[in-house]
Amino acid sequence: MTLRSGSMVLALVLGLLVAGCAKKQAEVSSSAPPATPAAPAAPAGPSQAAPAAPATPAAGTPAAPAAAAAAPAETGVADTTAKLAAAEWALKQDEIKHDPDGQWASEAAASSSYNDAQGDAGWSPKQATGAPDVDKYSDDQHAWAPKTQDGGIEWLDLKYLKPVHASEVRVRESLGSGAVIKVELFDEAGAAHTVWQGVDPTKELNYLILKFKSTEYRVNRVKVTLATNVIPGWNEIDAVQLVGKP
Ligand SMILES: [Ca+2]
Repeated sequence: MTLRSGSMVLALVLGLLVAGCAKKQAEVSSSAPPATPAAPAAPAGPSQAAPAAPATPAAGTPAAPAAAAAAPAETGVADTTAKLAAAEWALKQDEIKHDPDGQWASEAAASSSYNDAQGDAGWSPKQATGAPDVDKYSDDQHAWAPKTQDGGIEWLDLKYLKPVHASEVRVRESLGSGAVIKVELFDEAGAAHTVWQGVDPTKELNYLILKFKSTEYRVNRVKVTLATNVIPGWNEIDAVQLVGKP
């Protein structure tokens, strides 16, 4: 082998190596998005949870960022996946918080409250009014909690300033998620309409999102019923958004 052919072989080998690296990088960046599905909580399509009910339950937003870390062993991919999930989570939170058709409750009453909390006290029904203010899946006094952990049926009754033809309800669960069993809308005459009844798929800090055909009546009151014994431990609700047009 001559010196020249030797260096040509070397150049060829180097070329192949470089091409190999480039390929590998492309796989990392392009394979990252497909890995994300592990993170966003199933945008549960038509859920089988409540066949008879008109509403479609969904654990609405991408799962909290922490869930993304369960990704592949390669640190780079895991980092990227976690970042994508975190960004997606942040975008979804922002979108919901600023939804022009959404409104947060202005008043609330409940079947009971932790420590019999009233008024502005921690865990009182009022803690479920206004925009979300619990940022971590945890026991937090900025959410409503019933008096006992696993007592069974409890409810949260919320009022909204602007009556709307409702098309969606978003229940932000911040602890013991998954215990909601029913959501009712009240028309302006005060009659209740069950818009969803079933198994709540919500996990961690997330929204139970119920979408349905826009109501013919206008709604300014929503009642959320829980079976707290379904999910052992405390169940807390941070906020409830009513979505619809006047
Ligand atoms: Ca709250």
